[in-house]
Amino acid sequence: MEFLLFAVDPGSDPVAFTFFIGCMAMAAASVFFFVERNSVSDKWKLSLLVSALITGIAAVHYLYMRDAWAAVEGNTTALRYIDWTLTVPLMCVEFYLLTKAAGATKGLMWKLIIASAWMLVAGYIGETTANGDTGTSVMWGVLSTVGYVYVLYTAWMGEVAKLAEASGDAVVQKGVRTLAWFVLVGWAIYPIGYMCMPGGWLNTGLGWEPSNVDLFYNIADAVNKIGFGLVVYSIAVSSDK
Ligand SMILES: *C/C=C(C)/C=C/C=C(C)/C=C/C1=C(C)CCCC1(C)C
Repeated sequence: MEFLLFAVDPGSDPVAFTFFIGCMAMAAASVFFFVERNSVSDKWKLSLLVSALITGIAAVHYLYMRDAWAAVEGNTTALRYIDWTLTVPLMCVEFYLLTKAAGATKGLMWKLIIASAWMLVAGYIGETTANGDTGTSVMWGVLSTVGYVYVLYTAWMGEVAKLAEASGDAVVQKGVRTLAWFVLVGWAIYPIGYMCMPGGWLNTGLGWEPSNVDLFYNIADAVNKIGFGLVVYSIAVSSDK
C-alpha cells in the first residue's frame, strides 16, 4: 500500500505522480480514439487507429516506467527510448496519411522515419554514455538535433508543407500546420529534459536536477501524443462535416 501511495502522491514525488497520471491519460486517450474511429468516414479510420496505437503503446510503457521509477529511481531510459522508437515513427506515418491524398509517397514517410530514428538513436547514446561528461552529452545532443531539424523543416517548409498546400483542402492545410506547431514547440520540450542530465547544460549551468529529465519527458509526451491525436481527430471530424 505504501508503495502505491508513494507513486500517486504529487507532494512526495511529483515525477512519480506524472508517470501515474500519464499512464491513465494515455489509456483514456486510446479508448477515445479507438471508439471514435466508428464515427468518422472510412478515409480517416486508419489515421485514428494510428493515434490510438501511439497513446496505447505509451500507456503500456508508462505502466512499466512508473514501476521502474519507483524501484530504481531515474532509470527509465531504455523503456523510454523503446516507447519513442515505436511511437515517433507512427507520428511520421500520421503526416504521410494526411498528405497522401495530395500525393505523398512512401519515400517521404521513410525519410521522416529515418530522420526521427537517427534523432532517437543519437539521444539514447548521449543519455547512456555521457556519465556526467558535458562534451559527450552535448555532442550526441547536437547530432540528435540534426534529425529533429530535418523533421521540423519537412513539416514547415519541405515536402509535407508543400503537399498540404497543394491539396487545396483547407482542413488538411490547417491540420498539418497545427501538427507542425507541435513539432516546433511540443517536441522542443524533449531537449530541455535531455539537458537536465548530469553534465547537461541545464544541469551544470542552472543546477537543474537530473530527476527533471523524466518530468520534462512526461509533460512533453502528454502534450505531443494526446495533442497530436486530438488534432488528427479534429481534422477528421471537420472534414467529414
Ligand atoms: C512520443 C514521443 C515523442 C514525440 C518524442 C520526441 C522526442 C524528441 C523530439 C527528442 C529529441 C531530442 C533532441 C532533439 C536532442 C536531445 C536528445 C533528444 C532525443 C531528447
